[in-house]
Amino acid sequence: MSGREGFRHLPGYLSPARQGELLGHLRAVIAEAPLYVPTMPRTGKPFSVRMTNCGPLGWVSDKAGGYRYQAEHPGTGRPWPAMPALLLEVWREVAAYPRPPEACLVNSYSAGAKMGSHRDEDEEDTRAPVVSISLGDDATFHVGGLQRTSAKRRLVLRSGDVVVLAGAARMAYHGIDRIHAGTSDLLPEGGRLNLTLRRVSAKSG
Ligand code: MD3
Ligand code: FE
Repeated sequence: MSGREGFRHLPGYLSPARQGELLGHLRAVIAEAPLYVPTMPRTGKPFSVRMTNCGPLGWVSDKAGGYRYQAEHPGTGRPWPAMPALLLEVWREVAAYPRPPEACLVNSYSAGAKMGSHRDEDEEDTRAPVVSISLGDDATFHVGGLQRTSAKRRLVLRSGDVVVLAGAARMAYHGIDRIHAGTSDLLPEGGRLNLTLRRVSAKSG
Protein backbone atom coordinates (compact mmCIF):
# COMPACT_ATOMS: atom_id res chain seq x y z
CA MET A 1 0.00 0.00 0.00
CA SER A 2 1.25 3.49 -0.80
CA GLY A 3 1.65 6.22 1.77
CA ARG A 4 0.37 8.79 -0.74
CA GLU A 5 -3.32 8.59 0.07
CA GLY A 6 -4.03 11.00 2.91
CA PHE A 7 -0.79 12.98 2.53
CA ARG A 8 -1.44 16.72 2.14
CA HIS A 9 1.36 19.30 1.83
CA LEU A 10 0.21 22.93 2.18
CA PRO A 11 3.24 25.07 1.18
CA GLY A 12 3.34 28.50 2.85
CA TYR A 13 0.09 27.83 4.73
CA LEU A 14 1.13 30.16 7.59
CA SER A 15 1.76 33.77 6.55
CA PRO A 16 5.01 35.35 7.77
CA ALA A 17 2.91 37.29 10.35
CA ARG A 18 1.35 34.08 11.72
CA GLN A 19 4.79 32.39 11.77
CA GLY A 20 6.13 35.28 13.85
CA GLU A 21 3.18 35.10 16.23
CA LEU A 22 3.59 31.34 16.60
CA LEU A 23 7.31 31.74 17.25
CA GLY A 24 6.54 34.16 20.10
CA HIS A 25 4.25 31.58 21.71
CA LEU A 26 6.90 28.89 21.25
CA ARG A 27 9.55 31.01 22.95
CA ALA A 28 7.23 31.18 25.98
CA VAL A 29 6.60 27.39 25.86
CA ILE A 30 10.36 26.71 25.73
CA ALA A 31 11.02 29.12 28.62
CA GLU A 32 8.59 27.12 30.78
CA ALA A 33 9.42 23.65 29.41
CA PRO A 34 13.08 23.71 28.24
CA LEU A 35 14.23 21.79 25.17
CA TYR A 36 15.98 18.59 26.28
CA VAL A 37 17.84 15.77 24.54
CA PRO A 38 15.78 12.56 24.45
CA THR A 39 17.56 9.18 24.42
CA MET A 40 16.75 5.93 22.64
CA PRO A 41 15.00 3.09 24.44
CA ARG A 42 17.46 0.43 25.75
CA THR A 43 20.64 1.86 24.15
CA GLY A 44 20.40 5.35 25.66
CA LYS A 45 21.83 6.85 22.45
CA PRO A 46 21.00 10.59 22.35
CA PHE A 47 18.76 12.01 19.62
CA SER A 48 20.31 14.76 17.47
CA VAL A 49 16.99 16.63 17.76
CA ARG A 50 16.06 18.43 20.98
CA MET A 51 12.43 18.29 22.12
CA THR A 52 9.75 19.71 24.32
CA ASN A 53 5.95 19.67 24.25
CA CYS A 54 2.86 21.68 25.02
CA GLY A 55 -0.71 20.56 25.62
CA PRO A 56 -2.11 18.00 28.08
CA LEU A 57 0.25 15.24 26.92
CA GLY A 58 3.80 15.18 25.60
CA TRP A 59 5.83 12.56 23.72
CA VAL A 60 9.05 11.61 25.49
CA SER A 61 11.75 8.95 25.16
CA ASP A 62 14.53 7.77 27.42
CA LYS A 63 16.67 4.70 27.96
CA ALA A 64 14.70 3.31 30.91
CA GLY A 65 11.12 4.17 29.94
CA GLY A 66 11.19 4.09 26.12
CA TYR A 67 8.75 5.96 23.87
CA ARG A 68 5.63 7.18 25.63
CA TYR A 69 3.22 10.03 26.25
CA GLN A 70 3.15 11.64 29.68
CA ALA A 71 1.68 14.73 31.31
CA GLU A 72 4.93 16.11 32.80
CA HIS A 73 8.24 17.43 31.45
CA PRO A 74 10.88 14.75 32.23
CA GLY A 75 13.40 17.33 33.45
CA THR A 76 11.29 19.72 35.51
CA GLY A 77 8.50 17.31 36.55
CA ARG A 78 6.00 20.08 35.83
CA PRO A 79 2.93 19.74 33.56
CA TRP A 80 3.51 20.77 29.93
CA PRO A 81 2.49 24.39 29.14
CA ALA A 82 -0.93 24.91 27.57
CA MET A 83 -1.24 24.65 23.82
CA PRO A 84 -1.31 28.16 22.27
CA ALA A 85 -4.74 29.01 20.82
CA LEU A 86 -3.13 29.56 17.41
CA LEU A 87 -2.24 25.86 17.23
CA LEU A 88 -5.79 24.81 18.11
CA GLU A 89 -6.95 27.17 15.37
CA VAL A 90 -4.65 25.63 12.73
CA TRP A 91 -5.85 22.14 13.75
CA ARG A 92 -9.50 23.26 13.38
CA GLU A 93 -8.72 24.66 9.96
CA VAL A 94 -6.93 21.64 8.47
CA ALA A 95 -7.52 18.46 10.48
CA ALA A 96 -11.19 17.74 9.69
CA TYR A 97 -11.39 15.89 13.00
CA PRO A 98 -13.98 16.54 15.71
CA ARG A 99 -11.69 16.43 18.76
CA PRO A 100 -8.84 18.82 19.58
CA PRO A 101 -5.18 17.77 19.60
CA GLU A 102 -3.86 16.51 22.96
CA ALA A 103 -0.15 16.78 22.27
CA CYS A 104 2.13 19.18 20.46
CA LEU A 105 5.66 17.84 20.12
CA VAL A 106 8.23 20.55 19.42
CA ASN A 107 11.31 19.25 17.57
CA SER A 108 14.33 21.56 17.40
CA TYR A 109 16.90 20.83 14.67
CA SER A 110 20.29 22.49 14.50
CA ALA A 111 22.23 22.36 11.21
CA GLY A 112 23.53 18.77 11.62
CA ALA A 113 20.41 17.19 13.11
CA LYS A 114 18.24 14.57 11.43
CA MET A 115 15.47 12.13 12.22
CA GLY A 116 15.76 8.54 11.04
CA SER A 117 12.93 6.77 9.24
CA HIS A 118 10.18 5.71 11.64
CA ARG A 119 6.43 5.37 12.00
CA ASP A 120 4.35 7.30 14.52
CA GLU A 121 2.69 4.45 16.36
CA ASP A 122 2.64 5.45 20.02
CA GLU A 123 -0.87 6.91 19.73
CA GLU A 124 -4.01 4.95 20.53
CA ASP A 125 -6.15 7.11 18.22
CA THR A 126 -4.53 6.37 14.84
CA ARG A 127 -7.74 7.48 13.05
CA ALA A 128 -6.95 11.07 13.93
CA PRO A 129 -4.61 12.89 11.56
CA VAL A 130 -1.19 14.23 12.51
CA VAL A 131 -0.67 17.91 11.63
CA SER A 132 2.91 19.17 11.18
CA ILE A 133 4.05 22.80 11.05
CA SER A 134 7.57 23.81 9.93
CA LEU A 135 9.37 26.99 11.03
CA GLY A 136 12.86 28.20 10.15
CA ASP A 137 15.35 26.58 7.82
CA ASP A 138 14.29 24.27 4.96
CA ALA A 139 14.43 20.52 5.58
CA THR A 140 14.60 17.57 3.20
CA PHE A 141 11.82 15.24 4.32
CA HIS A 142 11.09 11.70 3.11
CA VAL A 143 7.88 9.71 3.21
CA GLY A 144 7.60 6.07 2.19
CA GLY A 145 4.91 3.47 2.64
CA LEU A 146 3.75 1.08 5.32
CA GLN A 147 6.99 -0.92 5.18
CA ARG A 148 10.49 0.34 5.85
CA THR A 149 11.55 -0.90 2.39
CA SER A 150 8.74 0.86 0.46
CA ALA A 151 9.83 3.44 -2.14
CA LYS A 152 10.34 6.90 -0.68
CA ARG A 153 9.48 10.33 -2.00
CA ARG A 154 11.54 13.31 -0.94
CA LEU A 155 10.38 16.88 -0.63
CA VAL A 156 11.55 20.11 0.95
CA LEU A 157 9.57 21.48 3.90
CA ARG A 158 9.88 25.25 4.30
CA SER A 159 8.99 27.75 6.99
CA GLY A 160 5.23 28.13 7.20
CA ASP A 161 4.46 24.82 5.49
CA VAL A 162 1.80 22.59 7.00
CA VAL A 163 1.57 18.84 6.33
CA VAL A 164 -1.57 16.85 7.17
CA LEU A 165 -1.14 13.09 7.53
CA ALA A 166 -4.42 11.20 7.42
CA GLY A 167 -5.62 7.88 6.01
CA ALA A 168 -2.84 5.55 4.84
CA ALA A 169 -0.18 8.27 5.12
CA ARG A 170 -0.79 8.42 8.87
CA MET A 171 1.10 5.13 9.31
CA ALA A 172 3.77 5.63 6.62
CA TYR A 173 7.52 5.62 7.33
CA HIS A 174 9.00 9.10 7.27
CA GLY A 175 11.97 11.12 8.50
CA ILE A 176 14.14 14.21 8.10
CA ASP A 177 17.32 13.71 6.02
CA ARG A 178 18.89 17.11 6.43
CA ILE A 179 18.51 20.75 7.36
CA HIS A 180 19.53 23.42 4.86
CA ALA A 181 21.30 25.99 7.03
CA GLY A 182 20.78 29.66 6.27
CA THR A 183 17.64 29.27 4.14
CA SER A 184 15.30 31.20 6.48
CA ASP A 185 15.59 34.37 8.54
CA LEU A 186 12.78 33.49 10.93
CA LEU A 187 15.01 32.05 13.67
CA PRO A 188 17.96 34.36 14.50
CA GLU A 189 19.81 31.36 15.95
CA GLY A 190 19.24 29.35 12.75
CA GLY A 191 17.95 25.78 12.51
CA ARG A 192 14.41 24.49 12.29
CA LEU A 193 11.46 23.97 14.59
CA ASN A 194 8.82 21.41 13.74
CA LEU A 195 5.55 21.09 15.61
CA THR A 196 3.43 17.97 15.39
CA LEU A 197 -0.13 18.12 16.68
CA ARG A 198 -1.64 14.80 17.63
CA ARG A 199 -4.55 13.02 19.25
CA VAL A 200 -3.26 10.38 21.64
CA SER A 201 -6.21 8.72 23.38
CA ALA A 202 -9.14 7.25 21.51
CA LYS A 203 -11.69 8.57 24.02
CA SER A 204 -12.14 11.72 26.16
CA GLY A 205 -10.98 15.30 25.56
C1 MD3 B 1 4.35 11.24 7.71
N1 MD3 B 1 8.74 14.82 12.81
O1 MD3 B 1 8.01 14.10 15.33
S1 MD3 B 1 6.90 16.16 10.60
C2 MD3 B 1 7.93 13.24 14.44
O2 MD3 B 1 9.92 17.37 10.78
C3 MD3 B 1 8.38 13.56 13.07
O3 MD3 B 1 10.22 16.94 12.87
C4 MD3 B 1 9.30 15.24 11.56
O4 MD3 B 1 8.39 12.71 12.24
C5 MD3 B 1 9.85 16.63 11.73
O5 MD3 B 1 7.45 12.12 14.62
C6 MD3 B 1 8.33 15.15 10.42
C7 MD3 B 1 5.90 15.55 9.28
C8 MD3 B 1 5.26 14.23 9.59
C9 MD3 B 1 4.76 13.92 10.83
C10 MD3 B 1 4.10 12.73 11.04
C11 MD3 B 1 3.96 11.82 10.00
C12 MD3 B 1 5.14 13.35 8.57
C13 MD3 B 1 4.50 12.13 8.77
C14 MD3 B 1 3.27 10.61 10.18
C15 MD3 B 1 3.13 9.76 9.11
C16 MD3 B 1 3.68 10.07 7.89
FE1 FE C 1 7.23 11.03 12.96
